[in-house]
Amino acid sequence: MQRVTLSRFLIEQQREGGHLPPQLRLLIEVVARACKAISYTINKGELGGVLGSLGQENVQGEVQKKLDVIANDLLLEANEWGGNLAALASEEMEAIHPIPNRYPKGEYLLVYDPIDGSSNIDVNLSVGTIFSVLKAPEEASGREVTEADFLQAGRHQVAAGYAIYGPQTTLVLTFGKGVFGFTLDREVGSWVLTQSNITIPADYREFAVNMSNHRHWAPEVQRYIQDCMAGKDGPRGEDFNMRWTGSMVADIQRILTRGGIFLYPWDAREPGRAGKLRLMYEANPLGMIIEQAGGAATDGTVRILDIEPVGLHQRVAVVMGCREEVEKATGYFRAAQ
Ligand code: AHM
Ligand code: MG
Repeated sequence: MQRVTLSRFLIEQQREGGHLPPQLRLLIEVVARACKAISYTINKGELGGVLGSLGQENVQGEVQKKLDVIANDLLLEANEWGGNLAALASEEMEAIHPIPNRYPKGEYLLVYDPIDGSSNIDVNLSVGTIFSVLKAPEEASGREVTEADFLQAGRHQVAAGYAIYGPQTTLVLTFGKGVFGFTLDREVGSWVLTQSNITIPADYREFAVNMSNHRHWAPEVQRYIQDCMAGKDGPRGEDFNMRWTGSMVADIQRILTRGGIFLYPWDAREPGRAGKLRLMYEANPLGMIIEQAGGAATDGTVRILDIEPVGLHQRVAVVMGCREEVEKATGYFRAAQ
């Protein structure tokens, strides 16, 4: 069978679908190329001197790993000069990064988490890069882009994707017309289409949640998980399995592949009932992918993609995955309201 590279796939989508403008295609190519560079850097590990912490905190108050900063810079440098973007925003940067005046500006905004699941880097487990593409508001074309221009609900994303640096390096993409997976052929150095129109299987009973936070959860979240754990003799009448990788991209990849549900609920330690995960960098792009694969993504009650952001680094509770299971879980939360 003929191999379809990412470049060919994108050009064919542009020709056939009419939903992939040339500037967006080029932008995706650049992001994918940067993910390749990140993958090679991660692979070097100790040999490349890229492991460990920097001894400084990011805007989220989290200790930055060397790779958080390296990956952030790789994405920044790759995208700055291409002419496709008006500005970028990253989980690792406090403020937005407008395209400098020395480069041409494009019509898109790129939002990314350079390394998701950073705590996995030093222990050689899967990490990933997540990205989301929005259109800059038309009225911003004659002026400098501001943070407010980024604060668009997730349903306005024109593309979303992630790369996973695991046993294989894979790239998952959506432009709002299905979900496609690519595998990096390291010898050739190109992404090759390996999955088309990914859909979440409905019949696998598996939940992903950090159980060590159990005592901090709302009673309805505790009840939902307890019922899953009660197995065949419990109210759900089925045995559930559990997985938690500490890397949301890897958990979402597993859900796309074999089904299940992912939860990072708000917990009593968080002021204002926010969760741990970030709306713009994690929940929105992964929510779009999950929905495009036939699943559902909510904060427990509200659809993630309908949340109007109030800040770039805003946190949100997340319940996403197989549609039927998300509906079961949100039923517990609704009943408690
Ligand atoms: P990060 O982007 O700073 O790595 O944080 C996000 C990660 C998610 O990938 C993962 O689901 C979660 O944090 C893990 O949290 P915990 O440490 O509670 O297991
Ligand atoms: Mg991160």
